[in-house]
Amino acid sequence: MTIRWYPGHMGKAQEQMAESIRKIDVIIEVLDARLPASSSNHLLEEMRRNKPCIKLLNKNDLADPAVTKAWVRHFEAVSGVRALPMSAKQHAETKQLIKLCRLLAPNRGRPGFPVRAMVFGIPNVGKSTLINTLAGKSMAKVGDKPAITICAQQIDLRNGIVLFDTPGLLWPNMDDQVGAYRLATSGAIGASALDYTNVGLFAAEYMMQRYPELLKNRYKLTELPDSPTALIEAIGRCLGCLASGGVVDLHRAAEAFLRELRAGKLGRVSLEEPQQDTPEATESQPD
Ligand SMILES: Nc1nc2c(ncn2[C@@H]2O[C@H](COP(=O)(O)OP(=O)(O)O)[C@@H](O)[C@H]2O)c(=O)[nH]1
Ligand SMILES: [Mg+2]
Repeated sequence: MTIRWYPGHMGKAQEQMAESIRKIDVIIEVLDARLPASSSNHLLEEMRRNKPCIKLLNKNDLADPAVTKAWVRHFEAVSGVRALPMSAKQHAETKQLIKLCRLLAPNRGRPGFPVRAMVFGIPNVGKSTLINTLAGKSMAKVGDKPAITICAQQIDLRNGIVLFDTPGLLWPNMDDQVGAYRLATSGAIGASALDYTNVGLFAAEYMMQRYPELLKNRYKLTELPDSPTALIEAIGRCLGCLASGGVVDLHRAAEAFLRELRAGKLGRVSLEEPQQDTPEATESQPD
C-alpha cells in the first residue's frame, strides 16, 4: 500500500516560507523527537542558508532518551544549528528555548531589537502547543497586566523575543515510503489517508526488532510470535479486539496497538535513528 497525503498549494507555501525566513533571526523547527528525519522537510534546510536554527525535538516524553541523544549530536554537527529535546506542553522546558534563541541571535534581544523567531513544522508535531505554552504562560505570570501584546501576527513575549503567531506549515516527504509509514505510526498522518492494518503491521515488525522487551511486558508475552500478523493477533486477544466467533479483528487490533504505542503505553520509543554520527560530532561531545 502506498500512503499518499498532500495538502494543496505547495508552490505558494514555499514562497511564503522563503519570505518568512527573510524576516526572522531564528528558525524554530519543530520535529517529532521519535522520528526527527521523517518529520522534517528538506526544503526548510535548503532555504535556511545561514539563518540560525533550533531543531526542537518535541514530544521528547514519548521518545527513547538514548536515541534522542544521538539525534542531538547528529544535528549539532551542523554549524548554526542547535537541537533541543523538550515537551511543548511543559512551560518549564520552554525556558531553555528562550535561552537558545538569545544565544543564536547575539546582536538582538535588546529593547527595540527583539529576537524575531518563527515556528516551522509539519502538521501534528506540536507547533500550536508550543506557541500557546510560550504565549499563554507568560501572560499568566504577571497577573492582570497582559504580558504579551498581539499585533500584526506577532506575539511579544516580553523577554526579548517576538514570535510569529502563525506557524510556518511544512509538508512531510511522502516520496519516502518508510518515512511515510513512520509518520503514520506516530499519528502525524490523517486517518483517512491510511490503512490501520498495514500501518499496525509495519509498527509491529519494527517493535519486534527494536523493542521486543517492551512488547513482552505490555502484552504479557513470554515469547514473541514469529510474524507481525501473529503479534497483532496476540495483542488483539490481550486487548479484547474480537469479532464474532472469537477470532481477532485484525483491523481493530492494529488500531488499538497503534493507539497504545502513540500514547507511550509501551514505554518511550523512537521510530528512527540517525544514519551515522559524524566523527567531529562524536569527538566533540563524548558521553
Ligand atoms: N506527548 C506529547 N504530546 C504533545 C506534545 N506537544 C504536542 N502534543 C500533542 O500533539 C498533538 C498535535 O499538537 P499541535 O500543537 O496541534 O500540533 P501542530 O499541528 O503542529 O500545531 C496534540 O494532540 C498535542 O496535545 C508533547 O510535547 N508531548
Ligand atoms: Mg497547529
